[in-house]
Amino acid sequence: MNKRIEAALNDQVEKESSSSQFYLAMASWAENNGLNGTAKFMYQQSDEERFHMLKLIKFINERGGVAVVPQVPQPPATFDSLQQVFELLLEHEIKVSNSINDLVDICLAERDHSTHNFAQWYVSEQLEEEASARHILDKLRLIGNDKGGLYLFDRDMEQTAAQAAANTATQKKEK
Ligand code: OFO
Repeated sequence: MNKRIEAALNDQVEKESSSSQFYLAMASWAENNGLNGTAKFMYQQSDEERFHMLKLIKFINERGGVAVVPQVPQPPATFDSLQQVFELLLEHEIKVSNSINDLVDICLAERDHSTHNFAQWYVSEQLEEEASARHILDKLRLIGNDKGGLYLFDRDMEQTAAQAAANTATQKKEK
């Protein structure tokens, strides 16, 4: 495998792994703050990011490269508010999207069409994840500090988590 591509893919393994840990920390915080729907959503997101990481590891190894299991930084244990959680999530997803764009640029520069094709799955995934984070943040900004609104928001997140789990199960079957 082309060394530059291998390094870029391994860099992405690290990003997906740290996303998974970050969302796990958010899930745990939500669970400890009575936000069980949000906790389910975040546990689900964390699993999804782990799946993204595994997909990269398998691709690298199948193409004759060596996947490196990364050490990831410890995520924060507490957050100021639910809104802050989703602001951080969106910020994080934007960074991940930028790194996927860098990967695509490297694929084009190295004329690696199969990795380019593989990376397109991540391009669409990032589009969806950024849109969903923006949508959730808009809702939270509307709700503000209204306790009843936050209760209903948390209940909605439970349904969103169930839907996301069904989508991930389909993606895994398709793999
Ligand atoms: Fe891996 O999908 Fe976002 O970060």
